[in-house]
Amino acid sequence: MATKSAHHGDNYINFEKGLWSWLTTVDHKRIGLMYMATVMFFFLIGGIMALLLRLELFAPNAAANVGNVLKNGDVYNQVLTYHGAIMVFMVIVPGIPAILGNFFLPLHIGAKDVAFPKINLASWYCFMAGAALAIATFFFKKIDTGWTFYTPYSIRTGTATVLMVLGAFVMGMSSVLTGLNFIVTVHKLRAPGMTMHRMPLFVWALYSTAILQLLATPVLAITLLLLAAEKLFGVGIFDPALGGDPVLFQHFFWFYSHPAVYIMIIPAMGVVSELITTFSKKVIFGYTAIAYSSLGIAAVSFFVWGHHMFVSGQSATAGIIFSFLTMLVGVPTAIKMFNWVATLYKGSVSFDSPMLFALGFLFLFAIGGVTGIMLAVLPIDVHFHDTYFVVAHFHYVMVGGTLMALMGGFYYWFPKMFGKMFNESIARLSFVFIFIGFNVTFFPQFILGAMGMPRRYFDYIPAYENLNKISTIGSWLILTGFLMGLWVIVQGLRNGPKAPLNPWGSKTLEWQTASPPPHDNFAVEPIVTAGPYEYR
Ligand code: HEM
Ligand SMILES: [Cu+2]
Repeated sequence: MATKSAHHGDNYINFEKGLWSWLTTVDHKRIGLMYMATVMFFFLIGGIMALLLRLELFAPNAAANVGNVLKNGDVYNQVLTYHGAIMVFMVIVPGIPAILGNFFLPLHIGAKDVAFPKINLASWYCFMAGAALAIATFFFKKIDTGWTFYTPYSIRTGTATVLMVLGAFVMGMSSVLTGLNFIVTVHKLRAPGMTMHRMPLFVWALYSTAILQLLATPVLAITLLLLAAEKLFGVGIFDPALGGDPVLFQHFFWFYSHPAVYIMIIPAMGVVSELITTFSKKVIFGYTAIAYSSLGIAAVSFFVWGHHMFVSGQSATAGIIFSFLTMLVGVPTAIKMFNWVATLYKGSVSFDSPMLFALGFLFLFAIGGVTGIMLAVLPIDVHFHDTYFVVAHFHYVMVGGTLMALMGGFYYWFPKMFGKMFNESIARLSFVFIFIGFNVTFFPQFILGAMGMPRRYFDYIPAYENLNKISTIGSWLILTGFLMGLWVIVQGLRNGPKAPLNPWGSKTLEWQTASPPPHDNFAVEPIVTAGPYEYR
């Protein structure tokens, strides 16, 4: 690294100048920001696609539809596939760990950087390379399999599945490397006095997530390689015509993708723990329970994948066992919920914009979680599977949960990351629009699902029209909210007043150093003598 120049600035942003210094940086903070820029870009693309899908569904009788922007079912299937794949693999999975985790994990534990800074940079390049492969398919034969790449269709369709799954494979590498880095960092680089039980809960959450990333992602990688091998060489693993078993693909896929949903939510839970304790001005209730329930969720999540396959023809015994095991996930989740609410109880709660997102998370994630438990009930899922009920469920957890926490965490740490404050009123307004818009968009989808509207179709019968109209209008409210959020960021970066060291009165270590932090994080290595949330 070019550390010899005498013109180093005093913080990580002006430490070195020029694009090249960013592209070759091994500073975890800069890498976090590079993820931020790319994830925001993919969110924009995935979001535009979502708006198009909703526009198409504005009215039935697609051909005569005022919103018939996608013209026919084929285009709809393609846009749906890219929307899902981009949002899952390029936004929600990397989101919190790669942006906020990279930036704050070392700061949280009083370290100078992650354990393997060069591998950290390499994982950003992996992410970019994988994303480039996946996006490249858009210019060849656009894929239309849905984000789950179910066989045998994904093998037989003439589209660029191989390129796409290679992209997902390479992005998976990035996720594995980040997980590895975080685990070693937590074990090896804690500052003096920073015992495991003094780590902020965000770090515990990242740690649990890292274990999942490390153990589950390789299964996806192998599955995708098998799929590519099947398609290229006709091996006969998944394709029944060649003697393979298409349901085997579903087992493999969900063995990764169920843990993956916890890769998406556990970091969000970590952010929410930080926000709730800070804005209640109270030591978090049940620190140990929250910390270990993250590990508990991670462990249970490996044994529930069959709940995605209740109607795949798996045996009734398997169905009953998976139904029962899935409900167990509710236990550690409820433990967290209980502790967050208990922290709020008699706290001096302030409703700053980050806290609004945290409270939004509690509300929306509760709905997402409870509807998950409903879907886990075998006889209910036979009816709800592949309806809009499922679509509503997972948007409540992924958007209502993960994205809310990402936004809240982002506003919370913005002053630390950039050394500037943002416009609080507009930030709150952005929350209001996102929160209301979200419910207007997705709550009707529960009802639509219960009425039997199947997912993944570009048209529907007139009986579903009104609720679909409401849903589409909701998507415009969400758009408005995110545009406001974008304005808050841009305006804050350009004209925001200088941020104080610790604007929210937080207790964790990152707030003890300068805003923005210096290149090496701390002027002197911190010595830790107490737990992370010592409020009196
Ligand atoms: C208490 C926790 C949860 C339970 C019990 C639960 C349960 C379920 C069940 C049973 C299904 C299958 C429904 C079907 O296809 O018929 C499902 C689907 C899904 N869940 Fe959850 N879930 C929970 C939390 C989450 C979280 C935290 C996320 C993500 C952040 C998530 C994301 C998804 C996704 C993406 C699907 C649909 C996959 C697809 O078919 O495309 N879930 N969930
Ligand atoms: Cu699942």
